[in-house]
Amino acid sequence: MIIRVKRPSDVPSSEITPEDVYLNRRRFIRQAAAGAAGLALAPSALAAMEWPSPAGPGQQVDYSKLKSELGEPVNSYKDITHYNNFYEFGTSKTDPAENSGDFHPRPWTVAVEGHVKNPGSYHLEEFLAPYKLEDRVYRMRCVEAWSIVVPWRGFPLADLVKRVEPTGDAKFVQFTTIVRPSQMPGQRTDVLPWPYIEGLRLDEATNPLTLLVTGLYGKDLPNQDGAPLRLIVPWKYGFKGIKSIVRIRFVEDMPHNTWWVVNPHEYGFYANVNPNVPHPRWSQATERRLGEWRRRKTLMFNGYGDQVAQMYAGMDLHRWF
Ligand SMILES: Nc1nc2c(c(=O)[nH]1)N[C@H]1C(S)=C(S)[C@@H](COP(=O)(O)O)O[C@H]1N2
Ligand SMILES: [Mo]
Repeated sequence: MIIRVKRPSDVPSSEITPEDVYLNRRRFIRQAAAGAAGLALAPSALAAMEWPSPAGPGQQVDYSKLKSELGEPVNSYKDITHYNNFYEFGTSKTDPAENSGDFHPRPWTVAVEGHVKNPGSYHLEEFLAPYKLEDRVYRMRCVEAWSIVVPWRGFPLADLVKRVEPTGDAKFVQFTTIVRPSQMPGQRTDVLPWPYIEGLRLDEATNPLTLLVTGLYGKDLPNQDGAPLRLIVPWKYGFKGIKSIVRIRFVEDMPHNTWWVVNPHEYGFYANVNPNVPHPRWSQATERRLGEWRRRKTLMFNGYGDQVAQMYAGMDLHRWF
C-alpha cells in the first residue's frame, strides 16, 4: 500500500531545533536506563551513552565541535563527504562525491516486508513521520582499516521494529539498496552484484545503538553518504552500513550480504569490529583516523563492547567473523 504524502518534503532540518536535539539525547539516556532493568547493563555502559551535550536549549549546535562519548572530535564535513565507499558511484574514495550529483533521492519509497504484522510500502516522508530524529556521534571503522567520527542524525531501528511487530518467524532483517543504473554509474558495471544487500540478526537490529540514518552534521544525507536513508551499526565494519535503502525485510533465515557473497572467505555475516581477527590479507589491529597520520589501536567492537558484547556471549568470534 502506498500512503499518500501529506508533507511536501523530507522533515526539514530546520524543523528540528537544538532544543529537540538536546531533549532527544536525554530521552535516549532515559530509555537506555529503563532498558537496563531488563538487560542488566553495566553502569559504565550507561555512562558511555551520556553523549556530551553540545548545547543547551535555545543555543545553536556547532556540529564541528561535537565529540564522541570517548572525547574524540568529529571529522570535518568535507572529509565525511569526500572520502566514501559507495560502489554504485565508483570504486575510488572520491568517486561518490564526484559521480552522485545526478542521483535523485526524492521521491523515495521504502517497503517493509516479510514476517511482520504491519507490512507496507511508504513514501519516505510517511515512513519517517512516526519517528523522532536525534543526533548521535559514532565512530565508524571500515574493514580497510580507516575510521571516521560522524555526527549522524537518525532514529533507532528498534523503534521501527516495534511498530511493524515482527512475528515469531522473524529472526533476521535484510536490507536492500536501490537499483537505478541510469543515475548510478557503478551499477552499469559488474564490480559488485546489484542490488547491494545487508542483514542483521533481530537482536542486533533492536540494539539501542543501531540507527536508521537520514542525515549528518544536522543536515539531510548527501547522496554520497547514502541519501535518503541508510543503516549505521557502529560496532560493525562500515560495509554493514548499507546506503540508499528501499526495502527492509524480516526473514527467518540468515540473509546473504553483498561482501560475503563476493568473497565468503574474507567477509562474514557478523563483521563485528575485532582487532584480534585479522582480515586474511591484512591486520585489523590498528586503524588510521581520517585527518590523522598516527595509527590508533582498533578497539574490540569498535569501543561499544559494554553495549553489545553480551549479544555474542559464548560465540567463537574467529569462526563467526
Ligand atoms: N549500497 C552501498 N552501501 C554501502 C557501500 C556500498 O558500496 N554500497 N559501502 C559500504 C562501506 S564498505 C563503507 S566503509 C560505508 C562507507 O560509508 P561513508 O561513505 O558514509 O563513510 O558504506 C557502506 N555502505
Ligand atoms: Mo568499508
